[in-house]
Amino acid sequence: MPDESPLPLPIIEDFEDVGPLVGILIGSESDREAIEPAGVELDERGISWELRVLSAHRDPRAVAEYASTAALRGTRVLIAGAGMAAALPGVVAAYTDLPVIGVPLTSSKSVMGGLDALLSIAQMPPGVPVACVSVNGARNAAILAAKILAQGGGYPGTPGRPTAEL
Ligand code: RP5
Repeated sequence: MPDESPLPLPIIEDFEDVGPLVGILIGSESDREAIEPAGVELDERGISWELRVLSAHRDPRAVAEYASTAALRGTRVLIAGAGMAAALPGVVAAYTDLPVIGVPLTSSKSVMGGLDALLSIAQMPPGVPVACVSVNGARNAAILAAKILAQGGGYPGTPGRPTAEL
């Protein structure tokens, strides 16, 4: 039996910054205004978050990298908002075991006010779940993220719950 030493963990050492509890992704700069209520809600609850603009269609490698490393940075929930053929939440879910909350967004090019994005996010195939809130339901996505974080230890600032150590 060869002497196999444990694998090093260079990936973790590569991350200089600890991630926030919630990562918010949007598919385009044009989605920024629609997703803003999520950040407002998380701020009011004292939950750390970050926003990245990454398109599943235009920049799939960056989406894969972000999603596949989010848990290593300490992030616990991902919110992904996109419009039109809204692949972003599903692609993110394909690259992580973290819970993913999809937010269908309307855009100037939407079909039926965002029905295209709603179906794209809600109709995930079996085995790759994405939670789907209402069209433009960014605030609800944040509230759902807070409820998820409140399970199994809570998050910093939650009354009656221990402070989570990252
Ligand atoms: C989606 O296409 C984005 O999420 C956005 O809602 C929509 C339109 O994007 P832009 O053409 O405005 O960048 O990928």
